[in-house]
Amino acid sequence: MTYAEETFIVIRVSEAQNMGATEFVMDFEQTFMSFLLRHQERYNRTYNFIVLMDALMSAAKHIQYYYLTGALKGHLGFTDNVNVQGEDVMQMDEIAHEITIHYLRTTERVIHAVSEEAAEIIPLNEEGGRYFVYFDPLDGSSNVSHGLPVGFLFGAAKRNLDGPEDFHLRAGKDYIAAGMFVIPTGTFTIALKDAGAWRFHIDETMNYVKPIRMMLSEKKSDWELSFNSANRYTFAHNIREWIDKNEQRYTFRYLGALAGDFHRTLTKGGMFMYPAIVNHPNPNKNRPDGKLRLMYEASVVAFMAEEAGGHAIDEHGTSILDIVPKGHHQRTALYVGSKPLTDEIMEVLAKK
Ligand code: FDP
Repeated sequence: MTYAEETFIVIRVSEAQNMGATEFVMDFEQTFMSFLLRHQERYNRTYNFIVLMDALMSAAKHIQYYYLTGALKGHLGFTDNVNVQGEDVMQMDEIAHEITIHYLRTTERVIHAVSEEAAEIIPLNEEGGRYFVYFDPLDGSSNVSHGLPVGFLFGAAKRNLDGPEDFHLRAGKDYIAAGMFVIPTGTFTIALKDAGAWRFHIDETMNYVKPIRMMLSEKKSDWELSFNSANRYTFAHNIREWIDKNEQRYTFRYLGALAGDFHRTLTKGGMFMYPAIVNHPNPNKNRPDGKLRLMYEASVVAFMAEEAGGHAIDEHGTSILDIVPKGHHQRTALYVGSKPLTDEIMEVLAKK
């Protein structure tokens, strides 16, 4: 039994039978916070990480609220700003960023944060903080104006507690946790270092509840492939060949928001990929280093995939979790999902 199952609670309340009352069945599922407390207790950990997660939960709930009401209140559009990636900033990007920074600051436990929406690191508590947090507060911008699923992705690493901190950029293998909220669907998945990947669903009181351990399915008939198919002619020749030869074996799904697409990969098995763009008819549009951001996109899903028995690699076949970033907003190609598939891609890439 795991600590998740041990604290699962079911309460049945029945009204007086002689009054002919209906029996009420009330199922109280274990909340994420109770799950986390048990986790920290089991591994003799401090409560600092709970404070951090409480802040991220509060941020996610507020982002969820603003997103749900966004179409009605008119804040699903664009601002006049352009972000560090050269992309037009949406109103929701700014709202989600500000909410998250507010909550991270109040914890007093975050040294500094890296956000997709800020060119520079954001110092929060450089003296007394304990964690580094890397996040994309609203990933999947093409879905925003439609109110369709987007993601709030985060990874967290701990400062060096045994000696002086050198503030180096952390590789994914040094994260202690990584997770994603799929907004506004009310699902939250988190992977805790060496303790698995877990999925929670939001309940009627806005609590994330009912931990479900995620393991990538070994049943190949379930597997799905997810990538932007319109880009296939821009991929490396070998990758395109692999797709042409193999895609019919799998169901194809693509939402265009990493959190939503990876959510499916984690549930069904298979592979999400965003390969390097190297054969674009307009060479200026090539992206030999890939599109996705290493620290708050690729490493986050890679960390979850590995905790669920999967793997993730870049265009050189290097494990995503081994890449030490040279910059906060570094990009990478990404192949993530069931290990037999990423192994197959690794062989294809080796022949390039
Ligand atoms: P978006 O550009 O819409 O913000 O890195 C961001 C991301 O979305 C991912 O969430 C998504 O997986 C990918 O880019 C979608 O890119 P394409 O539009 O090129 O398919």
